[in-house]
Amino acid sequence: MHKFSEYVDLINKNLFKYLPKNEGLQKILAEAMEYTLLAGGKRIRPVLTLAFCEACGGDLNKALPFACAIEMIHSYSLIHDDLPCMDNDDLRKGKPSNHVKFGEAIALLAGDALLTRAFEIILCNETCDLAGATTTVAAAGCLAHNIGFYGMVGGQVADLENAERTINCSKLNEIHNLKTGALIVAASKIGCIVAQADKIQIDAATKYSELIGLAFQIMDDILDADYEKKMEKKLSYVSVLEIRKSKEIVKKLTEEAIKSLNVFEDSKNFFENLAWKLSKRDK
Ligand code: GRG
Repeated sequence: MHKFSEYVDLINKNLFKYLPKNEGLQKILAEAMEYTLLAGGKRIRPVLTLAFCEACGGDLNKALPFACAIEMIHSYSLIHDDLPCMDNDDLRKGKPSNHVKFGEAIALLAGDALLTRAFEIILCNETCDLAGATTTVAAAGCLAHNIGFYGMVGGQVADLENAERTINCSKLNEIHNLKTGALIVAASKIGCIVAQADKIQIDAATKYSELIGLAFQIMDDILDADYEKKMEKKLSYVSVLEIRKSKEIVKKLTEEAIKSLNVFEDSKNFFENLAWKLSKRDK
C-alpha cells in the first residue's frame, strides 16, 4: 500500500490532466471548475478508490480516472451546496465560495460541467480500454446510482425537506447516509470493482465506508457547530444530540468500521489509520 500523501499526489497530478484547458470561449467555466477542484480538498474519496483498488490486488493506473471523476463529482456537490438556493454559504475553506467569485450562473454551470466531465472521463475510449468495457460500465452504473435520486441528490432533498422539522437519529442517519455516505461508498466500491474484487471484499469495503461515511458527516456537523454556531437553521446531529454524545457516536462508528476490515489482511492498517484520522479531524 502507498501512503495517504502518495495517493493524494497522484490524484492531484491527474486531476490537472483531466481538467479542461483554461482557454477559448469557455475560459471562465474552466476557471470556475478549477477554482473549487484545486482548492486544497482532502481527497478522501479518490484516496479510498485507489486504496481499495490496491488492497484488492488491482492496478492503480486503472483506478485513477475513476478516482479523479469521483473528486470532480464531490467538487460539483460543494459548489451547488453553497449556492443561495441551498446552504447559501459565502465562504468555503476561508475563501469566497464559487458563486461569490464567479456569480451564480457560472457556479451552477461549473457544477454541471464537473458532473458531466466526470462521466466523460469514465466513459472515454482510453478508460474503457484500460479498465475493460464491462468493468467501466459497472463502475459508472454504481456511481450514477449513488449520486442521483437514490443517493447524494436524494439525500440533499431529504435534508432540505426536513430542515424545519424535529426528527430522530435514525431518520437523520438515513439522510446522512444518502447525502454524504453514498458517494463515499461508491468511491470505495469502484476501487474494488476496478480490481475485479470478489463479493466478500466488496461487501467489507461497503460496510467500512458506510460506517466511516456516517461518522464523517457527524464530524462535519460537530465542526460546523464548533466554528459556525449556526446550527439552529440546519439539520444536524448536534441539533438532535449534544456535541459530547455526537463525538461518542463517531468513536463507536469508527470502531465498528474497523471491525469490518479483517478480509484486507495486509492493508488493514491503512484503512484503520484512515478511519481514526477522519474521526479526529479538525477541518
Ligand atoms: C443537484 C442542485 C443540486 C444540488 C446538489 C449534491 C448536493 C447539492 C449536495 C451534496 C451534499 C453535501 C455537499 C454534503 C456535505 C458532505 C461533506 C461533509 C462535504 C465536505 O467534504 P470534505 O470535508 O471536503 O471531504 P474537502 O474540502 O476536504 O474536499
